[in-house]
Amino acid sequence: MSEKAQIGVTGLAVMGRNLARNFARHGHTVAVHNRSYARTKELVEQFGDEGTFLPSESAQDFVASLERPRRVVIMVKAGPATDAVIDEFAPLLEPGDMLIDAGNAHFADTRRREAALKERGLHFVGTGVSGGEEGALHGPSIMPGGSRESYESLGPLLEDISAKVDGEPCCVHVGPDGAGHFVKMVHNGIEYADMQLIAEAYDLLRQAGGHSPAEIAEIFKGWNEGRLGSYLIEITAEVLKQADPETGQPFVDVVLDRAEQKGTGRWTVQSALDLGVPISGIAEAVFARALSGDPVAREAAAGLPGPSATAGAGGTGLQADIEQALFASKIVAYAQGFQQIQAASKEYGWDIDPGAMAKIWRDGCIIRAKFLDYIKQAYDKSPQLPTLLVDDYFLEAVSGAQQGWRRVVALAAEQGVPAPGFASALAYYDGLRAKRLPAALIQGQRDFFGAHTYQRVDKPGAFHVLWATEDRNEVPA
Ligand code: NBP
Repeated sequence: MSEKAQIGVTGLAVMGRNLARNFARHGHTVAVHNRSYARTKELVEQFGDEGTFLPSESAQDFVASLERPRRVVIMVKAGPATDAVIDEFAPLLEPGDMLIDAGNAHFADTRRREAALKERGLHFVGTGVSGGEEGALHGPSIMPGGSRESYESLGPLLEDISAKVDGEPCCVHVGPDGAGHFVKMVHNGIEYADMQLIAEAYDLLRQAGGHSPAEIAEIFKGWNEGRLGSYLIEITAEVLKQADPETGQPFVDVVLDRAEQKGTGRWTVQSALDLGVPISGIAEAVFARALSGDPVAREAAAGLPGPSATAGAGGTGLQADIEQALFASKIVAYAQGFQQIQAASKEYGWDIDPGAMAKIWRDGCIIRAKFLDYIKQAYDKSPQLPTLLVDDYFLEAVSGAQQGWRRVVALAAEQGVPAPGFASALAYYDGLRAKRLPAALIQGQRDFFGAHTYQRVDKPGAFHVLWATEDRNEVPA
């Protein structure tokens, strides 16, 4: 009998090719297939010596080259292409086989696909993969959803190729159906928030601190050695120290200031709106990109009055204050993201372990950071933690950072430097800790114009004021 592959990858653009190579480099025989054969051929020609690849031109031959139960990783452009591939492969598979969508699908699509394929006895495993093309090759963070049964067969292979921290894989069964893609989506949302906060720190150091990009690169390099230590801080230093070879200018000064987005940040915010979870940090980051990408409005508003920042305005303590604002705001963004994961887990019955998510994000992915260890410890200690902000480590970190954080938000407002991430994180923090919120007034307004009723602080039940009458008596609703 000819050799069979343990796993197959269809879709051999940059991500699929690198995942296939990663499996092969770990000693697994990998079946490879792509819609157009050229990519398959190129993979085997260029990297065939890295392991054992079984290339196929047709979907039928590809499926026939896999051991049973079959494990087929789909790595194609998310959306209709994924449905096209499922439609092509599902009829060729048998009950118990697995279709693993490792692309960036929306979790609702994954839920729909999983339900449909389950009826045919197939496991559909929506799997988040983070780390870009380098991660796919050298060890990504992997977030598989789908059935527990499928993880028993597939998990060991995924764990094998994932990043490792102290020998532990950055891969865990997240939960059923769309849980894996949901968590990957929130991961990307947190990534948006983290990047926005770093950008605000840079902007304030430049405008109010008067530092050059090269000097700020050194500041970030220093921060990377401390509690902010993370991949994003590390690459920020690299980007800031880069000079444009053509003009000799700092690279950051020759790049058009319009941030792009592919959509996962927007999806995260849309889902948070549905779940009613205030992820203001991620939302501000998505909106800040949208604002940057609106040249017409920006040009029209360029002459609006307001202060221009003065270099040195922040005084000598500015750098330390910004470090505090960045750390505290980052904690808020992660706290919000984890709260969203917990809310979705409850809503969809996924039973996600938040500590395990922090654990598998410690390496291989874009938001890998030192402080994820503390998030893991916080949820391990108390899995139902209502917010990370009340965990001992984070409580102390935020209380310690508070004065600098407040000074930075005030300075940004005074100097006219936009810092929506820092400001909204602080407003969220103050909102959460407030003994009384002005929501009571909003309830009064709602009752006035719409008889929406309200509850009282001193007795149970719903009430309504007869606002249209002269004596405006309160009546039970
Ligand atoms: P792309 O997203 O650029 O997709 C290209 C692949 O999709 C090619 O193999 C192409 O086949 C195939 N494809 C298309 Br397009 N339409 C198809 C169809 N109707 N039927 C069959 N195959 C079809 O590739 P990528 O950048 O490697 O990303 C793959 C997935 O991984 C995406 O979902 C992406 O969001 C996700 N992801 C990417 C990154 C990253 O850093 N790039 C990170 C994490 C996740 P062809 O060769 O015949 O045109």
